[in-house]
Amino acid sequence: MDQSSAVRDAAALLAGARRVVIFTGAGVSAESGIPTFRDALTGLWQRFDAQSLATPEAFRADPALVWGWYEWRRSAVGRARPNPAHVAVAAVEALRPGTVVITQNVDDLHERAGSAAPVHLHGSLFAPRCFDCGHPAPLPAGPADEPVDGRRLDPPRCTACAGPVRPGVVWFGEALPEASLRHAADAAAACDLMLTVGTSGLVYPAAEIPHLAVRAGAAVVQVNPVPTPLDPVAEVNLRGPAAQLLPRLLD
Ligand code: BV8
Ligand code: ZN
Repeated sequence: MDQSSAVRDAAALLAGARRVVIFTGAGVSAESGIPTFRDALTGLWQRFDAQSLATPEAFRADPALVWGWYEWRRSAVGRARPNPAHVAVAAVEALRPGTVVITQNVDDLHERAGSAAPVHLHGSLFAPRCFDCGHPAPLPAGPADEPVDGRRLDPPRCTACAGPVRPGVVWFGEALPEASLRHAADAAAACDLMLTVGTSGLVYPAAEIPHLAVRAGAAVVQVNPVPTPLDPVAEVNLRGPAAQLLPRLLD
């Protein structure tokens, strides 16, 4: 569906903005072939619900099942490339110094597209640590061992206490990193334009971030192929894939 007038409106908002925040969800990595959170449940894990697998309880109950899932996802990220949406985000940062990128994603595609320091509200696949004592752990050597159609992988052991190593992501029921959440909230409250890209806006407290921007009087531009709870607060809704629509804001 042609979005030309909506794209023109969004491009004009971007051209006139002084303080830009870009808030992304799994949809920004979809065209890099990274399954969104729910789509990542295939093979061994398809019988699980993401919200039950992405928890400390699931890891405690079966560390190898959960570690295997994250290593499979990390191997998918390693094989993926940033797509034009990630590149457009980095281009906005270059054009608008002071732009803050906030992501719910645990992949490193924003960084690989040139984003300087995205705020990872839900942690990262690339910062494993000890489940028991929190001691940082090295990433397993070489590309993640891609369990073929998914299988259990015993997690490495912590060198400090021999506890099991966990992925450095925020699980359901876990608090978000305080400094990241505060940085994101402060940036949202101070911006005059927020681009929200590829998020279903369902997971809290991250989902609060665009609403903070609206309450601070910022304009919101949303990019998503389908309607989300953010539709009513977005000044412009670009209904389509980010890899196609985001670069057009910079034409
Ligand atoms: C906490 C890391 C408290 C792990 C993730 C009842 C009501 C309200 C809240 C709750 C509740 N019950 C429980 C809660 C709290 C819970 C929550 O919000 N649950 C929801 C489901 C109701 N939240 C938590 O537990 C949080 N912690 O509250 O702690 C606390 C406080 C103090 C002390 C102790 C405890 C922690 C939440 C973080 C969970 N971790 N990720 C991992 O990745 O494995 S969340 C994970 O799911 C993702 O990061 C993402 O944020 C979220 C959704 O995933 P997806 O659906 O894949 O992605 P997204 O939502 O972004 O949707 C994809 C979108 O892209 C879609 O809209 C699609 O249309 C669009 N799209 C597709 N293709 C494209 C596209 N867009 C553009 N272009 C395309 N090509
Ligand atoms: Zn330890």
